[in-house]
Amino acid sequence: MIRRRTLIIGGGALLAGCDRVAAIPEARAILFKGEEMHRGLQRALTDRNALAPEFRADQRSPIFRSNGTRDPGTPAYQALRDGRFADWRLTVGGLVARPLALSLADLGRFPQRAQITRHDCVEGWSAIGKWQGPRLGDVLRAAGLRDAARYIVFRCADLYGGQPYYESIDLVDAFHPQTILAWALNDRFLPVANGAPCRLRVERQLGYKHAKYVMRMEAVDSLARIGRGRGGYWEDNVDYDWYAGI
Ligand SMILES: Nc1nc2c(c(=O)[nH]1)N[C@H]1C(S)=C(S)[C@@H](COP(=O)(O)O)O[C@H]1N2
Ligand SMILES: [Mo]
Repeated sequence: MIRRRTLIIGGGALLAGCDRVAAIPEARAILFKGEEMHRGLQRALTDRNALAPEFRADQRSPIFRSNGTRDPGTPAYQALRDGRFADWRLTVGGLVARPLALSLADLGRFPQRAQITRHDCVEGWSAIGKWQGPRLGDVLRAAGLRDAARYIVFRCADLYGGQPYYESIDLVDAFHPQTILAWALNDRFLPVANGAPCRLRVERQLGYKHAKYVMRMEAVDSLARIGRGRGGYWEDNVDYDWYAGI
């Protein structure tokens, strides 16, 4: 039985209990009608563990274009780049039992995943490339997430329009099997334009979520105190959705 209280739709606010409503086929049929479908509800109803399509090697784009920052260009980044990133460390902190500082070699010691996927930018272009790196989930398991952790925040080396680039994802995406910390594109170390030495691949979401030049990851219980509180550079500075599912 669906009680009326749980089915007030179209008035803007959706209610707690989406999960329960979503489990009822009749409710799904009603809720999926038209554009009043709320994004949060869409998220609740989508199979968040489904895999993004993967492609054959010959389907790769001849050139994987870049977008946003193409070179962080700061003195700190330039120094790391001059040293071929030997001194680069990815720090993992926040709500973890064991804070980590991982070198590129350390990333290479985790089991590696390679995947040929399509990158979709909100601006309307896409490109297919092969990415390789450890699963984010394995790295987080090494750090030991505390119970209160809900989101992973990615701090990047670049400023874009003078503001630090950062992004965040929830733990469903963080532990998705195709979510990796990529250090290789098309069997080579990442070019600077594509995020060297390490960038996030979160294949079920749009391009702006795929943080390049990742320097630090933080496990947090809330996004409220990160940046301006909306969970990412574009979310804070324009009005992009925090969840950018494709
Ligand atoms: N640090 C950082 N990450 C970033 C960006 C950026 O400007 N800085 N741009 C985002 C956007 S909008 C896209 S489409 C992709 C582009 O990745 P690519 O340069 O490898 O094509 O990176 C995303 N990650
Ligand atoms: Mo993008």
